[in-house]
Amino acid sequence: MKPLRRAVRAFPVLVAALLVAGASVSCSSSSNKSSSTGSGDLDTIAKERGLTPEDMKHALQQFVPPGKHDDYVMFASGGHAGQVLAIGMPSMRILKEIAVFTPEPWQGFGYGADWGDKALKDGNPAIPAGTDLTWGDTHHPALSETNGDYDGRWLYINDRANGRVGFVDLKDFRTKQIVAVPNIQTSHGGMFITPNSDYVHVSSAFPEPWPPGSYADVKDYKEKFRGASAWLKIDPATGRMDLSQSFEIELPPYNQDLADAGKLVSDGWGFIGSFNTEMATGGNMEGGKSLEAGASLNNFDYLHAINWKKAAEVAKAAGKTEEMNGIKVIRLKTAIDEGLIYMIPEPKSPHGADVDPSGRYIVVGGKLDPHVTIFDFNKIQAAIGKKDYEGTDPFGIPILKFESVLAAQVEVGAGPLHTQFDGMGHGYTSMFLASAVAKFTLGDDVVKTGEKPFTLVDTIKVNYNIGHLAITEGDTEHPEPKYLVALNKWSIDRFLTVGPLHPQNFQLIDLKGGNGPMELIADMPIGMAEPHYTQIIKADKLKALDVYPADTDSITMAPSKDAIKFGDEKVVRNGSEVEIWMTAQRSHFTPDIIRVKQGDHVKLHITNIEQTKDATHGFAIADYNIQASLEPGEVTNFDFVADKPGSYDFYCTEFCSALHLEMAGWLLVEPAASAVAAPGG
Ligand code: K7E
Ligand code: CUA
Repeated sequence: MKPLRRAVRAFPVLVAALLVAGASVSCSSSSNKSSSTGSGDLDTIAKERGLTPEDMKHALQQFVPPGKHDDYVMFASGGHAGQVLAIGMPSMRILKEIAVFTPEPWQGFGYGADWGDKALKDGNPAIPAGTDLTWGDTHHPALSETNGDYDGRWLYINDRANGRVGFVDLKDFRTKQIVAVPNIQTSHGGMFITPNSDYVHVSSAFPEPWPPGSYADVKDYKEKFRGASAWLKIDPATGRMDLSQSFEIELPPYNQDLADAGKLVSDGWGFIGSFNTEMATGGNMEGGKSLEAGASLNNFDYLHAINWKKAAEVAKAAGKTEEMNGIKVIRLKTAIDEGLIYMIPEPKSPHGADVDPSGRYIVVGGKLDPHVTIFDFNKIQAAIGKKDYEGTDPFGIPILKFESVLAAQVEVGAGPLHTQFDGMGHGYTSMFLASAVAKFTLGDDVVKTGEKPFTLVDTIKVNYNIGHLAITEGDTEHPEPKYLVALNKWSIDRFLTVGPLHPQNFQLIDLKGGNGPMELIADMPIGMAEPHYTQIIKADKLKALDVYPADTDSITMAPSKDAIKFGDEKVVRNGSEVEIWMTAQRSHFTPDIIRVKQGDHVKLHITNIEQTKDATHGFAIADYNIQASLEPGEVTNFDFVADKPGSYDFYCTEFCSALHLEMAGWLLVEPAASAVAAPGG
């Protein structure tokens, strides 16, 4: 991927040269032929590089000079690479790949250091037992919020493949916790956070047999399979999810899909789209239809409206829940009786379900319908109040009447999926089939530009086949009408060919403050799996550490009991257990020889005693699959059995100083008496 990234970066470098030349970027080709300075130089450069004035303008819109910082940070899921990318905007420079579900050696995540190993191990599901997962499919990031706005503290992301949720502490951009959500085998788009970070929500993608972990044939789908909506309580001090304070609501065996939290007027509610209310199960070689066909028969599926504030009360009440696999579950009948769940018909294979910044409108994209369907929360409330139902679904859940809760439908184009908002009263919908983004107005109570309500106002082509889209501060009560990123599934011809597996393409679109037409200004190849969704936060809201305070244990973010000062390093042997307190600083480890016997249990604590920013060391042991990143101020713990006899080099994996190559040592594992072998024998 390096040549590609370089090609993308070369462009801004050109513009830097333009700015240094002090020229305006009017760049008309007829002007200034006589002068060797000013716009003449720009013309020459543009000509040599084949750039149009439009290209040069776009470069300026995106350019962040060397040494200057970006205005926003985009957190993009890394798809089935299992990671999250932090990307500066508008430059689109990758700042960090954050390891979440997949071991990642640069950060030392999952290669022997305790913090990552613990998160990965604790994240293994209890059912089925014995699962040891080493990958995930990150889909939908959710940034923590205070009063409906991103607060820059924490990030949560779901694992599509294995129904888990990862927690990233934005103090150090490390994954601190992975929760295998009980009773949820797979999760898709049901990820959101409530406006004050009370709960992070995730729902199941495909239902599984209940009780979870049991076997059932899909022939018994309707009777035996169930979905779940999980409300994972967030500890307000640490950001960690606490299953003991969490609850789930049993759902019918539909495919629960994208979801969003209510806000302001709809605060306390959550909305989950669904498809396959047909309850098709595939079986195309058993005389049935494939799922694709079977799940697309109905004209309407159901948007689930869930009163989570009330559900949280019900979950606390005695006798209203069942404990299932370590979490309280509100069974579906109780949820219906208590008025926690309602269904709203949503047309034609719905996908996105997005709540606008005012909380009043819920916008649904129907993959097989050229309209976005916009529901009005006020009407939903009124209909529930009057019990104005068209009936119930096969499980007894009341269904509201489509017409009585509809605000409007706006025809946008082919294949509408997801919608974001600019805070000026516009929605922006991605259209997979049309490869375009449509901009339309919401109700006149929120339109700030004097435009006609519920009207398509602009469309822009993207390249190609957009899935999600994200606007700066997009999922908050106060989106900023600055940039929109189109997350395109296909790139086809946009980049140099790197083999048949093509990168995905992020495209940066200038929103012009919500006024005027959208303008495409840059492409960015994503050379790592498929980023499904992103959230974009103002950079100054992030308050990450640039160095750990001395002796920090990154799991607790408190001083480590295993920290050691320079000069106090020690090795303590207790039977077959050897405990070592080591320091790291430029350019040596102390001690630099570790002597153990084959089979010894080794506990190693390394304190990086530096307090200089960026003075990171690494620690790797040959043939032991151990690699850690030792950040300045950090104490890193290892726990392993020296089961392989021999003399092993360990070394610092970060180029930390002029004598970095000398920052090394030996792990001497003396063979057990019975295991001494001749060389090569
Ligand atoms: Cu629409 Cu997985 Cu969010 Cu992709 S999902 S598009
Ligand atoms: Cu320490 Cu290289």
